[in-house]
Amino acid sequence: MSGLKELLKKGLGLGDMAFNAGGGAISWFPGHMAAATRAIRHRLKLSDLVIEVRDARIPLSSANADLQPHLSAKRRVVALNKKDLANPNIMHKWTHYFETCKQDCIPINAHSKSSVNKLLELVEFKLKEVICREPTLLVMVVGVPNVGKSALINSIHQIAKSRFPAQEKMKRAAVGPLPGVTQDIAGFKIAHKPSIYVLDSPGVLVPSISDIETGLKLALAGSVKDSVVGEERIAQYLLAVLNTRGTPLHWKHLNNRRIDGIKYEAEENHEYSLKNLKPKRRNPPNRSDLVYVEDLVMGVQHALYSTVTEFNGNVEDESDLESLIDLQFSALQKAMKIPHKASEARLMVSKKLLTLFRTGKLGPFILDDVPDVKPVS
Ligand SMILES: Nc1nc2c(ncn2[C@@H]2O[C@H](COP(=O)(O)OP(=O)(O)O)[C@@H](O)[C@H]2O)c(=O)[nH]1
Ligand SMILES: [Mg+2]
Repeated sequence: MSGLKELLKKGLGLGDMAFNAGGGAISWFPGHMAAATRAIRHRLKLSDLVIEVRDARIPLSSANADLQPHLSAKRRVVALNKKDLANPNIMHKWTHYFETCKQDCIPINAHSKSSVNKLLELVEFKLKEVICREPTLLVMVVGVPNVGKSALINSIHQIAKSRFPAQEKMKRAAVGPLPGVTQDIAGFKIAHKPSIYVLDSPGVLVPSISDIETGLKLALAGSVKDSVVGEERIAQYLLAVLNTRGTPLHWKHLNNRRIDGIKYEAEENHEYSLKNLKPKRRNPPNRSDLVYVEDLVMGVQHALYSTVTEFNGNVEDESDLESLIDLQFSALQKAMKIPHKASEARLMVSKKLLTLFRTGKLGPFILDDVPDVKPVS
């Protein structure tokens, strides 16, 4: 990956990107997030267990470093969310890694009730050791932006409603007042005797950006706004990752995939909705939209496959990698049928490519590397 590393140093990381790799003041996150961090510390003290939601595609990069000492001192379950977008062949290495660190961890899909039920089972199991002592137990959910905290809370709400239907009328169950707590805390009751409540407003952690690549991974996963880093730079990073991993070479056989096999996904609750790929319109995607997207995916995969196979350079070499990426931008522009003259062509290519990646259309990925040494957290 040295070509990638060099490229990161040279082109991708410089310019106006406001990440401070050296650890100084981070100037890109909004002030309310810093205030939230203080509120989280307060709430953590009240909670009996914390569910730390991370993005399964970046199990380490989506953690907040400052809060790790506080979190690991707590009874904690790490939920690696969006497992549907993460490579299952690598996922088990990560669960093994967390096991080695003696950290409970479970890959989940926040949109799937059965998956969230498994998480709640683990939470209840973890709480059993204190259960005989306390009548009321609190669970809090934390995580950096966009890891799926709201989606998870929403699924927990649905499950709580089916377990204790009375909650539905009250909208949410009032937990408090608790000893030493003045304000009432609202949460969803998931168990009785003892009562277990999941607090309803998740805590938003500030992403920790220790280096440029972590910042780019967070941006690619959507935890840092695109406007902070710029879509072109994120797309360039994505292409660098794909090329150095040789991913496009696996796309040769995919090009004769048949349209009949397309599964119609009626539920369109992704932020990076496939609708973004087509000009704006109100209706949900229909079959012709799906054909359009499937064609687009094939075109993109073909463009990347052929540019990589026709390329005589070395992807380990920074300037070779850079010129390959430039070739790919042109090839993608053609594949995406973006008019040659479009002055914003590179930006349009980047946006479409990012949407395809984020909706899983380019396949499942895990961007972080499993550490081989045993870390502290
Ligand atoms: N594919 C997939 N998308 C998810 C999952 N969980 C959440 N999302 C999507 O990720 C985006 C951010 O989710 P949200 O709950 O708002 O994240 P929050 O910022 O942590 O509250 C939304 O578009 C969700 O639909 C998941 O398990 N799989
Ligand atoms: Mg949210």
